[in-house]
Amino acid sequence: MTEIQYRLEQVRRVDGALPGPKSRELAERRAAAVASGVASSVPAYAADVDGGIVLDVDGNQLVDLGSGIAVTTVGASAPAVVAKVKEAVEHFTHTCFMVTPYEGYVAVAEKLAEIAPGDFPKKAALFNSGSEAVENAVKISRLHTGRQAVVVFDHAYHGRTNMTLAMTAKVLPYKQGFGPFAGEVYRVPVSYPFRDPEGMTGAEAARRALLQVEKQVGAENVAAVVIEPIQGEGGFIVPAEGFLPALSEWCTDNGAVFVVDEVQAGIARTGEWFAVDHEDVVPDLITVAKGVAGGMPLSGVVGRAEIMDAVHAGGLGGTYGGNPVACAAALGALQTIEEWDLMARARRIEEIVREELAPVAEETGTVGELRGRGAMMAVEFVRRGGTEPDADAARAVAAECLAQGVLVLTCGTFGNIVRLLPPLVIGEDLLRDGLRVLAQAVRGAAQ
Ligand code: PLZ
Repeated sequence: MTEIQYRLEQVRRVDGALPGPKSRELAERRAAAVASGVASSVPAYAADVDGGIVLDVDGNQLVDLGSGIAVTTVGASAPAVVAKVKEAVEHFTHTCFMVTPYEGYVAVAEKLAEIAPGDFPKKAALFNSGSEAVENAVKISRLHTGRQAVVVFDHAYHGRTNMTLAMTAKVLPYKQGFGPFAGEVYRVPVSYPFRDPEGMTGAEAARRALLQVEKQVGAENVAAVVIEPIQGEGGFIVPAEGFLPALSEWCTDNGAVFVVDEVQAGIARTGEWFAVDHEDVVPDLITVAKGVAGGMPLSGVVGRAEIMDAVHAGGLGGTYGGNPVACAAALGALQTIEEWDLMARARRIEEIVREELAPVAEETGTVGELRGRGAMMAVEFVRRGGTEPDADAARAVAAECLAQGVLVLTCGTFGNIVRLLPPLVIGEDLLRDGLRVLAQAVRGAAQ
């Protein structure tokens, strides 16, 4: 594997209590100036981020097992991203692609079409956020089919705009009080092997969902079935094998667009370009964001050319969509993934996570399941011996990790999951160090 050179020393270090004095000072200014609806999981303020280390303003070095929610896949200051952004920004920061187009946008669209599965003509459109990509996938699907209904799943997360909030499942913190939400969104059960009836296959779970669609929505009304191939905020839920292929087939048979939301799982995170690649599923449309641009805000919809082209000229767009600096960053990030063989690193990260955490799961009995793919792994906490979700355990583990200088995030409909999303450039020693802290925290919480 490529030997990666880091700017920051790749070691964990916490001096005294977190947050330190400078972070506490910033927290005071923040309390007076920043709306309290915007929350942060870590009380320390970032000063510099490189490889697997977040250096805070007080000089603490945290092990980054979050990547800013699955964004900095190539690191938060990858050399190719930095170089391409610098070069781009020296020439122009913006023209608006809808006014004066530029090559970077075209090159990103070409690259997305190249890496997305399917050997048919593909096209892409670029936006700013994951939510915006999902909304546009719905718009495109509606025009292509002339239908309105959008099918989504339990535990889904698709964003915070009005349309995508309707598609997102969890009420708190996302939806509470923000309605009314967009209509024509229908929710059906997903495949959640740990919580489904024992032995339920992917095909059976798909039949359960699709029967509900047929009886409650009507197949002929469905514009799109939208699903995360591994649900992210909902709990890193990996559906049973066969679930995604069955949905895809149903969409083909019923003239609906199969949209896979790869915003969190896509772009090398799971050890393939896309999480659907693990089951050779070929979506009609894929949404991407997060990891695609090395931390710059960029998102896109990529898929079958004839579906993408269903929209009249001028029907898609936005002032900043496919911003030239963000496109330059994307070209740098995608190049880094290939040159540094980061997909192999993602697969190696899964091996290391399983090696370090499987014994502690076994030993404590409070881990219902250790699951995931590549560098998208999670620990689901339950009351010992059963399946009852234990959110307190997840919270306690995350807090203890943080106190020791390891940044982990929680997730899940029941809040009982600790998720691991390290940058793929994290070194093995640092990763193992972080995981051992986590393992110790799991033991502590189990007592
Ligand atoms: N689709 C699958 O994971 C964003 C949300 C964090 P945006 N997930 C992190 C939060 O609390 O806001 C996400 C996702 C999937 C869509 C989105 C939305 O992407 O870039 O946050 O709009």
